[in-house]
Amino acid sequence: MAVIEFQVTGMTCGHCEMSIRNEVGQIPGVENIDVSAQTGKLVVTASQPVEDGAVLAAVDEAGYSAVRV
Ligand SMILES: [Cu+2]
Repeated sequence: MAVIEFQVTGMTCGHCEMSIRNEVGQIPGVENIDVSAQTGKLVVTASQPVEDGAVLAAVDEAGYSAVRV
């Protein structure tokens, strides 16, 4: 089980959280996503190792930017 944390900038509301969930949720192995527009915190739990770059690309695809914490 891999848990990786990111700080996302640009989210303002629940729709933003949902966009991130939709994109990050498509990454193979991702089992849980905790994301908060309020704190910008994104915690991804996966059943297999996930590349930081895959998550960063998914966040970018959703229209936001992130850095690994
Ligand atoms: Cu929003």
